[in-house]
Amino acid sequence: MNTVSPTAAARSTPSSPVIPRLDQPEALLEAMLLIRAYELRLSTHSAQSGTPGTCTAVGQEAAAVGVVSALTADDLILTNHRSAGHLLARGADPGRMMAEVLGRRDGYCKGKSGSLHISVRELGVVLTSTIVGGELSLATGVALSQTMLGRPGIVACFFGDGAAGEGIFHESLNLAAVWKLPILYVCENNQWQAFVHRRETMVGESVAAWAAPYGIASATVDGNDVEAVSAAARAATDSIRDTGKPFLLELSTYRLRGHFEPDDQAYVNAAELAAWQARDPIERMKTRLLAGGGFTAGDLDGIGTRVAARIDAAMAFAEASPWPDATELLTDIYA
Ligand SMILES: Cc1ncc(C[n+]2csc(CCOP(=O)(O)OP(=O)(O)O)c2C)c(N)n1
Repeated sequence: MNTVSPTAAARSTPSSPVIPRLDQPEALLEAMLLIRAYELRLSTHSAQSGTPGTCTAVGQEAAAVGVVSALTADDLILTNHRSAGHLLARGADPGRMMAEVLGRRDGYCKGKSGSLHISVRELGVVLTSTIVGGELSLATGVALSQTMLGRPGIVACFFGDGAAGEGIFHESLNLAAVWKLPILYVCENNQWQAFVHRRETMVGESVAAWAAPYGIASATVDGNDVEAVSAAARAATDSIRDTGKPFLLELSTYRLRGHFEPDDQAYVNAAELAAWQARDPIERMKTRLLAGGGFTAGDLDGIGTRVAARIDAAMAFAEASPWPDATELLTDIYA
């Protein structure tokens, strides 16, 4: 007789986080599929439960996976409100992430952070900033501390094109250049700044160009091509490790869903959205693998099935996780 209750089985799902090796095309695709499935499942949950949901980065998976694939275990990550992809690519457990978003005790921050403040110390994910641009200023301090303590890891700082329009972007780049800080600035230029198109707020087309006045090297890459992002991120991290100086990588991509959940995207130009849907990073990678990577449709189905099972287990784990006890309300709040 099976003596394990479904609830207990669901709660035993997560294992210790392991930083995955994202050095094979199959691993890159699987990581992107995991992120996509995770975000869509949470969006559905949000719609069905009537609770406001998180900010997804559907369509931006190649940016997250490509950059994280270039990081080593010593490296640190600071991220923003659209962080799920960065965490999952780094090896965060989807069940514990979902538990966090649902406010449950088994979440990475015991249900106190939700998606907007989540951190995972054991994976080097220092923080998520919901203050747009906050991650830029805090990366300066984290990288300075790495340098002063003689630690080898570089600091990857993810931010949006909207954050790049803030003064703190320029203040941070200036100090990072003066102090020669090992920061990989990753601008995920997804064309949107909440409900405002970047065309309405940006002079020119390039955030990367704003690095030059500070003497910071930069590159712009197709952010919907995971292998191109991975190669560019490896070149950028090599440059930081060789020179000790910061680097700005701009990833041109698109936010296919709304700013947050739910969002009817009534403000989005339909033709522009369709053009970017046709450049979906996951479909592009699948096509590439089928065309020349030695993969069959059956292989890809197998990856999809594996991912779907992980997400089912993750949601079951999160929903089975208990609510935090009221006595914990004021613990772990201040360092
Ligand atoms: C300092 C600050 N201003 C405004 C907001 C509200 N807000 C949240 S996300 C967002 C858009 C940010 O755009 P971008 O940096 O391009 O990131 P994206 O949402 O496109 O990923 C805004 C204005 C905030 N959280 N913090």
